[in-house]
Amino acid sequence: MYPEVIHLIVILEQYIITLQLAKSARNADASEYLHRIRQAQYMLQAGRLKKSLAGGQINGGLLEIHNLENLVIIGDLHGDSKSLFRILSEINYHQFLSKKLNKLVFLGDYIDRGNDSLGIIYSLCCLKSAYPDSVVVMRGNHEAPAEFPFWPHDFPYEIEDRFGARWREIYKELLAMFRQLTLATIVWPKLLLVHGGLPVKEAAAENFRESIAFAYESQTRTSVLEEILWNDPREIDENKGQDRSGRGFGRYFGRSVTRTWLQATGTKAVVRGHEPCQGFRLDHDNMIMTLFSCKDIYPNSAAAYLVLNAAKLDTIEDAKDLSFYVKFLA
Ligand SMILES: [Mn+2]
Repeated sequence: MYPEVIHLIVILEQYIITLQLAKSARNADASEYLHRIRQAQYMLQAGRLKKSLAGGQINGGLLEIHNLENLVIIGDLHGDSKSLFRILSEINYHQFLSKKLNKLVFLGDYIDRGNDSLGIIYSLCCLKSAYPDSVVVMRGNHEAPAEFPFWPHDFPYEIEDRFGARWREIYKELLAMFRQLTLATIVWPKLLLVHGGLPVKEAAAENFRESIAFAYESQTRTSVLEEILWNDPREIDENKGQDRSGRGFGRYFGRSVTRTWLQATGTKAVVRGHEPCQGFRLDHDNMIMTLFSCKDIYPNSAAAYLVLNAAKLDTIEDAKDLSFYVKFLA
């Protein structure tokens, strides 16, 4: 057969596999949905107990990846399942995730705002259960509504609309699952990944392993948990270093904080989500990249995700170098 034909068949096959996932997400009843959540909880728990996944170590909320072949990073999705399914199809997700040293990292904020948060959560649960070594699901501030209540949080209404009286049961299981999600991922020796931003206290950076693991274990409103989920990078006077956030939770952090974290963790660039932008944005002298992956609900934003392999990762010296590997959604 001609190579072009084979290539077309692979694309078609991938498209069909993704369509099937989208269809199961749409058709799941309450029992099926709960089953998927519990499966994902089990896998997250298993990883935590084993303290590892292929090529990496898990310590509470911190995942450290030492060995990797290919890396895809997806930013905020906010209920835009169309963008998620498009990305999954583009990366040939079934093939991609079948290799344990390939990593697909989600930066958090799966729910609220868009109209299919349930479809995204269902798909993430399926992916984490089927490919526990290659899927990394991080926690966003929208996945911590009990710890840090915010508005608008329309996800419970979406669950009630679809599942009626069983919404409470499902929401409760999801809140439990959200508490098991990763808070920070280090891709040695280059990238530091969080949802929102970097905690401003120097001690938190210097003892980053303990501070992130503790933030995960305590499950209370520790400043480290709040700041990882809610902080934003801003241009702030070097002497001041940080400022009050307009969000009500978290802080604004300046470039000195970013520099401290990169030095403490021995990495070159921070990748985070949390703010709409034109697919990506660079801050703090190219030390930080913000990545945004949803399209539907922010008509003025572009959506993008990151794709790179180990050889390309080797060449990364700052977040600007990463911008060559940003893929925009058409
Ligand atoms: Mn966010």
